[in-house]
Amino acid sequence: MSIFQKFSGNPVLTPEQFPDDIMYVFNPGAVKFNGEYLLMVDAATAATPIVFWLARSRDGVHFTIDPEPVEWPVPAAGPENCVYDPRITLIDGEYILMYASQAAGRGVRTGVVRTRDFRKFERIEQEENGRNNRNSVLFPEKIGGRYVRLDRPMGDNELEPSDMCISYSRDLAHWEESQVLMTPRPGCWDSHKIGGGAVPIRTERGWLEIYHGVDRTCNGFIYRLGVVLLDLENPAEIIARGGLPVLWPERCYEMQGRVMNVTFTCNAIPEPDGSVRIYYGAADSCIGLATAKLDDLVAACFVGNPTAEKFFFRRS
Ligand code: BMA
Repeated sequence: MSIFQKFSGNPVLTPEQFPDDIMYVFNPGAVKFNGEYLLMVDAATAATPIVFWLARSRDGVHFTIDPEPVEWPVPAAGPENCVYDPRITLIDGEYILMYASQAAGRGVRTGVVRTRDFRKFERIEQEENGRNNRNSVLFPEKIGGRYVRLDRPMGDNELEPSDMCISYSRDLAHWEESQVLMTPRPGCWDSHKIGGGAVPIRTERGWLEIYHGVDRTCNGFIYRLGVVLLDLENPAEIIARGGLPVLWPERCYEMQGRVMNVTFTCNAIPEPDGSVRIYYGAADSCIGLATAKLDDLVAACFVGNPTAEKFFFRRS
């Protein structure tokens, strides 16, 4: 059984709730903002690139959709033709958004935008290093005086295997000391590609990161979610990496759609009762809700992993 319990009314957000031409909604960034659950959703038509669209809810299940997509600031280098997979981090009183920024002839880069109110968005221009990079997730605290992010530099062919990296910055514009944090594990559910998922959650035992792993089958890729625990002082150090996924495609809405067999998250919201909720993209088509106990997620980092310090997983 999955560590995450899926909401019985899933999917919680579908394209039908959006204006007519939106055919797919998925992979939202999510935060609690002004007493509401706020989702920044990838919204796509059949013909046009993905845009961001906000959806808001008091109870986390019934959403009101903004009338228009987000007014997104244009980069100095010229317009993007596709933006997707926003990760929203609250740090030092403002929200920093990291997302995949695609432009014709420029490849894909991590775009960085700040906001305080989710109305006005201001771009933080990034130093150009000529490399594709996405799946960037900013930690919610500076560590050793620097911003820290998980990211995923990659080649031009997005079907190729790729590692999850960690990088540091003093100003959110120049990123340094990029190093490989984790590699795919042959023979496992994350055998082909891995990348950051949710904004890491501080726990007593370390930073809990919910990441995505891709497995290659004879009939295409499967995207699942797993967990890893990173050292609080030195997040480049892995304390324990779960051997098993914590959420995977198993229902029709997760297995059939724009892209088959995809569960993908850009968020995790810790709740006061010790649970964590995620809004996850399902088959790149709609959005599901799932909850787990934070303690169970931390425990799952030590399960099925021969290098784990201790095997103590027990469902309560
Ligand atoms: C990844 C990203 C995600 C997408 C996933 C499955 O590489 O592009 O936005 O959900 O592939 O298609």
